[in-house]
Amino acid sequence: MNENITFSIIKPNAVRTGKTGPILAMINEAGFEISAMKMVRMTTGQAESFYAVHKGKPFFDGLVEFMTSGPVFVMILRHANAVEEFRKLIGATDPNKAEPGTIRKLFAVSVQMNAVHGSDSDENADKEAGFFFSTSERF
Ligand code: IDP
Ligand code: MG
Repeated sequence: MNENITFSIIKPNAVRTGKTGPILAMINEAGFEISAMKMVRMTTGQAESFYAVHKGKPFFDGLVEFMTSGPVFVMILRHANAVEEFRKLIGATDPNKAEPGTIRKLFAVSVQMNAVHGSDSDENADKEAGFFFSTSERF
């Protein structure tokens, strides 16, 4: 049922510096439909479990601290081949390696503060969407 959704977060650095509008415009222009969206301040526990796969890595504690440092926008996006198409739109994790014109190339300030999250598989898109949204909150 969810083969065409991905899950995204506009990260604290981008929200804090007023990049939410420009990023949403790029998402819209690329043809993604917003299925659900809300502003939240993640708790430490939420950030730790959202990024549990990275627990133990040297950047984990800094990542959790960053992701809880201010409000974020979490959203479910719909598009054909959503996961792959969205990863193309956001670009590589490291903004220095991201293609020109990608969201991270334009709005990341470092590998950590790379402006947006995008799910890496259909399975994780479902899991991550379920982490923040109930079925009745999706359109
Ligand atoms: P992704 O967001 O492109 O899928 P992941 O490897 O899943 O990248 O890492 C999750 C997040 O952790 C990244 O988006 C970034 O914010 C942060 N991160 C990843 N690698 C590093 C690093 O080497 N230093 C600092 N932060 C990192
Ligand atoms: Mg990832």
